[in-house]
Amino acid sequence: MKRYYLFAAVAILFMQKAFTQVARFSVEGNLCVNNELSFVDETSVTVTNWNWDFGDSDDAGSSSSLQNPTHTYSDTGSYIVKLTITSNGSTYTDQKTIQISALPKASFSADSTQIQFSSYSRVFIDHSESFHPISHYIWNFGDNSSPISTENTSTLYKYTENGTYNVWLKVVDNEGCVDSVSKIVQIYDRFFVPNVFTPNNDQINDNFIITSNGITLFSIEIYSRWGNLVFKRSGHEQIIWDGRMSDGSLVSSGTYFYVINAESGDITYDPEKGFITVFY
Ligand SMILES: [Ca+2]
Repeated sequence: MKRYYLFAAVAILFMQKAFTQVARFSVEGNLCVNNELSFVDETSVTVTNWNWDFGDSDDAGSSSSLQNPTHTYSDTGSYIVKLTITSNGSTYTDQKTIQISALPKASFSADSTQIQFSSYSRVFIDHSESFHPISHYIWNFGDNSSPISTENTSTLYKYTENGTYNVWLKVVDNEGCVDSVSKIVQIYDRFFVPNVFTPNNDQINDNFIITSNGITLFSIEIYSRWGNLVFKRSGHEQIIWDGRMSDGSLVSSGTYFYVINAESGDITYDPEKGFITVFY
């Protein structure tokens, strides 16, 4: 009986030795283009010589004799990485196939859809492209607030004051591959639009005055309740309407509808709309 156990133990030891792989390595880092990967030798025996073949033989630096080299792949694709070690005069190899994927391409827009353009809020919408699904988005809104990490493809952000902000989006795909992009976002001051005026020439509230903080070119159109255009003007900082139509006559009392359009160059806004009441 004892002899049987001894035999079994020796057999297990023999099998372990026969099936134990001598050369071993692991790859650390995100498997994407232009990303430096670390190749870590995990061989347990004493090694006198390491020879790495990174499998992209067209590129310089596709081999290394370091124990733990780094390597960067410049193209997507499947690569066979081979480590050959020399130990006590024998050579051993380990190899792995690694898949190098493309980096995501970060892109976004800052929209004011469904937000009036004089609002300090913007909806930031991701337009990134990626080979792997994007796992999260990191937004830096450029106003010294802490970056926000989210899994949502759109994010509403409200600034506390007008200004020019350099907004950064960093996208991380589920392979850990990263890309980022920045964009200038202009936040304009609020418009001041009164909701009533009295153009009866009594020097009190005789004009409809729309003001901005002066950095926005804008235009206004004012319509009667029947949809007739009664006033139209473009301005900078301020537009004043004295209640007169193009023929010089005063409009009748009642409610009018206005549409303000910002003319701010590269950013498109939804019009700001509202009502103004005229009485005498
Ligand atoms: Ca008045």
